[in-house]
Amino acid sequence: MAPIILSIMTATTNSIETLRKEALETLEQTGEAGLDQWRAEWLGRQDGRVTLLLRSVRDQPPDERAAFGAAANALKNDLEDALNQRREALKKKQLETLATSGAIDVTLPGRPQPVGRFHPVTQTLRDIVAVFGEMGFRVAEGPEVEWAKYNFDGVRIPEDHPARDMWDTIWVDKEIGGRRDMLLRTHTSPNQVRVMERQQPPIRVVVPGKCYRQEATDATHEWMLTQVEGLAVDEGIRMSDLKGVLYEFARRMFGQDRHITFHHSYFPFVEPGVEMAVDWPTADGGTRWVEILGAGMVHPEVIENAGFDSSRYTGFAFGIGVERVAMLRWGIDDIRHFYQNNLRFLRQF
Ligand code: YSA
Repeated sequence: MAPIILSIMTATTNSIETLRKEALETLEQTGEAGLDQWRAEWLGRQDGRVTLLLRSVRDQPPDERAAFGAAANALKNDLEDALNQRREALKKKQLETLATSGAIDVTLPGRPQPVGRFHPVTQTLRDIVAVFGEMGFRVAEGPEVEWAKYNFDGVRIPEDHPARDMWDTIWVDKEIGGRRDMLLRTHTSPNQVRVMERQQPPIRVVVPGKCYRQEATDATHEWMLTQVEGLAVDEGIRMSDLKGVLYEFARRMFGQDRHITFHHSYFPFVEPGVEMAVDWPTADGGTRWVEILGAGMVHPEVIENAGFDSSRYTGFAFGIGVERVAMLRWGIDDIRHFYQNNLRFLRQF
């Protein structure tokens, strides 16, 4: 038996060795551009020559199959290795040529990789949310495309109420029978209603997000702005709680030395309503006030509409303008810088 096996193996090895020789010789003469074609010819899944060889294992006489299969598999592996080595060698050679021909000066220092960072408004938004997080407020979210029912009616701004003019609206749907229902939210306050629909008191929540208004832009107004809504509803909440929370927010955001002021303001969904402003140094060495938020005690009707007993529960709410806070933090005198995609401006933060 022994001489017969030897003679089969020799025959198999001879034919496979001939193939190997041919494959390696052509590979040696193939440049980078031809490597894929060489691969297809020899190792291609459908009709590569080695693939066909492997497929022919089943046609070999039974006692030759094992040896033939092993040798064909070894050939396949060897050719794959040889191909990888050839690719590497060609790449290396190409780099060496570039380096020695002067196209690449390998003595130059490396180019710094640009490091990404958050937009200053996003940084400020995150910092605001973190401050309220430390004070026990959790974060909720609401939709930017909103129903008028939440944006206006739910916060006591019915149709034809003059307060709707305060938030000149970008409507999304067409007017039907003199009515429109879907809009880009003009403020984050609709989330007061959405939160109270889902949650029972005690409530302490902040809702960050983009808002949109049809408004002419100037140094302190953009048509797209970011707000953080705050809402606290519980037994015994008073105006002094609102002031305490907002003072603490201002202290953490702007430091001890910054002055803040509250003055009365009107929002249909609060009673009483206030605005808070922070001092801003002017060019002549003085200061002026920049308003950063609206706030107030949640109107009893809003509490009742949510299904809570307003003789038991009271609450406060606020809506902070994030771009204004960012302006005050870094002394940016024009809100329009934020959204002009000027990298020289944005890289400073
Ligand atoms: C009031 C009372 C509450 O109980 C709760 C929330 C509010 C705020 C109310 N929803 C509101 O939007 N009031 S506001 O129109 O005065 O805007 C609030 C803050 O957003 C402003 O103080 C300002 O900082 C910012 N803001 C408003 N319009 C802006 C703007 N920032 C940039 N561009 C605009 N066009």
